[in-house]
Amino acid sequence: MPRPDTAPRRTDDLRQIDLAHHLHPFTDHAAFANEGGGRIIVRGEGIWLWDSDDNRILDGMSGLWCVNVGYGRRPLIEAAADQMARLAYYNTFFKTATPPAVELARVLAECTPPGLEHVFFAGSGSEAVDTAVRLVRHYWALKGAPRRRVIIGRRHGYHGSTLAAASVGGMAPMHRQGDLPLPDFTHVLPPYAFEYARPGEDADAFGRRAAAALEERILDLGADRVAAFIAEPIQGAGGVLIPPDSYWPEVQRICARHDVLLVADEVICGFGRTGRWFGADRFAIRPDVMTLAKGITSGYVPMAAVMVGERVARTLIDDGGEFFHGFTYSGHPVAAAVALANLALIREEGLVERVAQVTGPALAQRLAETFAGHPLVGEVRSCGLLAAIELVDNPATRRRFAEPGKVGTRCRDHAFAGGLVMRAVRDTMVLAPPLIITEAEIDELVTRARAAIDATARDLGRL
Ligand code: PXG
Repeated sequence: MPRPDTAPRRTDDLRQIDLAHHLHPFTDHAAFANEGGGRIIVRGEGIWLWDSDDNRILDGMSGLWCVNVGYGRRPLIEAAADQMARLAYYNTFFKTATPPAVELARVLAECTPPGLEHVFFAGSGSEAVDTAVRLVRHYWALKGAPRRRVIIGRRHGYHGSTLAAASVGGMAPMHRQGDLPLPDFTHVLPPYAFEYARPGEDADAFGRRAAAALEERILDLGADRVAAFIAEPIQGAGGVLIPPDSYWPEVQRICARHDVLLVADEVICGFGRTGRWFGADRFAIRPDVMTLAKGITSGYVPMAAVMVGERVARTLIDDGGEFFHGFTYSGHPVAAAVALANLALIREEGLVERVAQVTGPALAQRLAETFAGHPLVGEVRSCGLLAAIELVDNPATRRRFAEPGKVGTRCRDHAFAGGLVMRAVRDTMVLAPPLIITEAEIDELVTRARAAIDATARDLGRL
């Protein structure tokens, strides 16, 4: 067995080894190799990253929507080191627990919306979503309604890459590989007004129409076959789709009317991203189950959790017997210790309030004034520190480009070259910077985003 070589390597060596041995997520490897490989990121501090050639890059995506408190934060680093030294691992199976896992369960019950008092730990958002699927089906079986198996998700929804999570998600390219979705998963219209609102249909009317699509699907299937509706408060990876205010209250009523459980996937929206602790707080949603990951540890170590509301928890606890489900790393003590330090830091620094009162409004204002009338921009929208800029062929008519995704990718590459991580979802540019970003850094972020979009417009001969 060769020893791993940890001596510093040059960028080109790292790229070559990466291409030779490393299969990346969501990557066309042949195209990746043709481009000569990727960037090697070596260091982070605050909202900034450095690559192996010492370029400084503003991370407008918080890693992958997760580094809420920014990079290099001592309290998280020390919590991990202390817990590793004391007890690096123990499980939560077989009637055991560890102090950080117990304490984190209490803190999560306290900071999530009222009524969500129990937590099941997992290692990733995908595992959390799979757990939610198994849990809601188990619940209905215990209630004597085993036919209630169907899970309704939405088009453009992203809930992870395991079989069940990819089935809940509404991503057609994922479904085309590996015979997905699994049986008993179905998808409805998302509240994406820019894409789906009819000419002249106002946002609230469209929001009600999108909610009505859920009710129609429930009625088509028969409510006695539907276990749950699983949805992100704001769809993140689908392109930061912010629902009109009319949407969630209507969805809540529909789920109640048909006794369909409501699962809020808060993997992106949770922990301050929208200017409230959870997207459910922002939209006044009362979910039966809530999935959490990413911002729970600010991405410093993997961790996820499923908050279980009273209704499902009572049945599970009182009538469920053994729930045959769990992961080696459920409630990992190091991850739990980091989560506790992370949540304490979010509180101490008032980050959620800052997003609501200072940085969220500043980002919205800077985006609006910067892109008003831009020849490539059809819409900017944001909620807290989640934002999207729609690039279109014709802003007046919202006409898309002939080849979806090409312009977005080009723009993303310009951004990266200009020292900004901004993601492209097809031709929608999305931003989700760390919650510690300052107003001056927001100016810098929007300036760099503008430079990338201007460069893209010049490539297309529009500027
Ligand atoms: N739910 C939601 C709402 C997510 O955004 C998951 C579940 C799955 O989490 P894990 O930890 O299993 O990856 C996610 C993940 C992107 C991107 O490119 C988004 C995610 C993951 C990777 C890439 O926007 N979201």
